[in-house]
Amino acid sequence: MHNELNELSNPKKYSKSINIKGINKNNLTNFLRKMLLIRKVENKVARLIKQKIINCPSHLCTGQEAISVGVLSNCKKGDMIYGNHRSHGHYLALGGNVKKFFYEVQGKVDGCSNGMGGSMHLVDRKVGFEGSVPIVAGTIPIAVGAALKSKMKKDKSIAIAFFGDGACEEGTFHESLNFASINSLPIIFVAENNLFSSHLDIHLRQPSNKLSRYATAHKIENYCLDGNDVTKIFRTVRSKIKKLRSGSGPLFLECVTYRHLGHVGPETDIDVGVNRKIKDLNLWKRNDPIKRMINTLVKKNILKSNEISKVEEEIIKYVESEYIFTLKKKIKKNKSLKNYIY
Ligand SMILES: Cc1ncc(C[n+]2csc(CCOP(=O)(O)OP(=O)(O)O)c2C)c(N)n1
Ligand SMILES: [Mg+2]
Repeated sequence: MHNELNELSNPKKYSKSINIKGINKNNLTNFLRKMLLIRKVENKVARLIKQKIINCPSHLCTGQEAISVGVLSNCKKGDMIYGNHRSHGHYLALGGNVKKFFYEVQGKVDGCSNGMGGSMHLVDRKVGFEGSVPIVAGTIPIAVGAALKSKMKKDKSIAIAFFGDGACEEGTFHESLNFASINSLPIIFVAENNLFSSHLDIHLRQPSNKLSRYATAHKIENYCLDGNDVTKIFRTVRSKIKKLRSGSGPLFLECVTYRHLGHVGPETDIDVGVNRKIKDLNLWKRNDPIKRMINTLVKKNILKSNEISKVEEEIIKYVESEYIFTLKKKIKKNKSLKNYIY
């Protein structure tokens, strides 16, 4: 296999600090808050799975939070965002309803998909999250359709599709890139390259580990980024989005990252039947996007350690109270639905 990612695939080569130049304190604090919200919600989900309170398959994005936050902090009302089986981060970074999330993963009728979908069927159209589905690559052509609508209506909205490295092995991915390119559609394809598809390392599946080569083949402007650097991702999208809204054609971002947990569920190093190398996992954990952000904010005197601890505590309390709320309310039984999990 060709290692075309070079440094980006080697966690030892990552810089610990991130570059915050040109981003104001308010934005930086918001990035941190959003990444912490995703992390704390997922920590709670992990505990609830272990307690058998959550029983749906849950693919946690712990370690990948910078991507959803960096990209989606550029969105406007009217933009249409599509996720996949690992979409807690996308939903929460957009401001998706946290109570409805907790209802959903418990299979309760007040959930965002009426408790029928679980973790892999999140939706909150009020904030532009048009939906996530577990069919790998399934939402990419839907996002392209949404971008076509934007172009025809000339309303300057854009579509964004999030997917993994495994999705790039599906036919619809290539058809979608081709169609978006030839029609100059306002869409951002965000490939979250965590180097694994379930238990298979990318080098066992593809001749190169660099996904953005597909965008080059389809003549789509593309960037291959450190996916654990929220400011880099934010800045890249910010610099392109105005032109994108005005019809410059699609953009493809490859964000290289690593998931801290197994493919599905709360265990650390276990994938579907295969253990990842604990040495690699530990190296990647040193590049935790949240730790890197916190270290930079403290080092550059943007926030003090005690202020960050306060933010963290506040978010933990918020997440807990949102979850507790979903326990208090009497559950409405929907009698028309058989096999309904309460
Ligand atoms: C069309 C299809 N094929 C196979 C699966 C089983 N499956 C679920 S998630 C997954 C791995 C996807 O990997 P990737 O796209 O890299 O996303 P990641 O899990 O790494 O975030 C697979 C093969 C599926 N859900 N849909
Ligand atoms: Mg993957």
